[in-house]
Amino acid sequence: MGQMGARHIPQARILLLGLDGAGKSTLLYKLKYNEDFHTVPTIGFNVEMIEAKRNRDKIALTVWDVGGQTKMRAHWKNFYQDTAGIVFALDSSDIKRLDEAKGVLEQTLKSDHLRGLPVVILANKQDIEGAATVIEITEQFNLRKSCSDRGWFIQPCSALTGAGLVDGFRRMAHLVKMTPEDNNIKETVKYIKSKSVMSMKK
Ligand SMILES: Nc1nc2c(ncn2[C@@H]2O[C@H](COP(=O)(O)OP(=O)(O)OP(=O)(O)O)[C@@H](O)[C@H]2O)c(=O)[nH]1
Ligand SMILES: [Mg+2]
Repeated sequence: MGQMGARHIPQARILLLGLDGAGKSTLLYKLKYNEDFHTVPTIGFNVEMIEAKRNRDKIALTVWDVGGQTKMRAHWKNFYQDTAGIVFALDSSDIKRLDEAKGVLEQTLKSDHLRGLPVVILANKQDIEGAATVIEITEQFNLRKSCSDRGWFIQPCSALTGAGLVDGFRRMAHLVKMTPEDNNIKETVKYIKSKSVMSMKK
């Protein structure tokens, strides 16, 4: 991961969703700037571009962090178009709200626009004692069943320490389907040209 240079690399649009207070904005800034930001509840959205490894290649993930408060959730659907994957953040330490988070995740994944798209669940706030584990969340959320129609992964992490964040987004980079349009047009043209030169040489 790192800051984007001017290089042209394939890009994918990722939606970062989850209940208010799950730690979405904190983890995004930690990932992007490796800094601890004092966040306020997001009214609207933040967007950051991060790099992630996909096998040997790099891809750019444009991460849209949309506010998770109830009144903000009504606007999530406005961000669905062209999304390649969903990262759903949980406050694993807030045991009382896990069922609410489960309901919101299920409801979100029902959308036609998000059908079949990969989901990475970030079991955030693992630094807090008593936080639900990945095994517990997998069971409680019945993830094997509710995500059976898509690629999915659950990643423990802490936006406070940064542990697990790079791994979570690397997983997403592996799960997203890249279409030719995601690649920079110049790169595509260069590739086609080199192919046709090669075939002319034959
Ligand atoms: N201990 C701990 N606290 C965290 C962690 N991640 C976030 N927090 C805290 O949780 C609170 C909410 O974090 P935000 O990043 O603002 O949450 P959000 O998901 O963006 O919330 P909305 O913008 O309302 O949707 C802040 O006080 C963060 O400092 C974590 O991994 N560990
Ligand atoms: Mg936020």
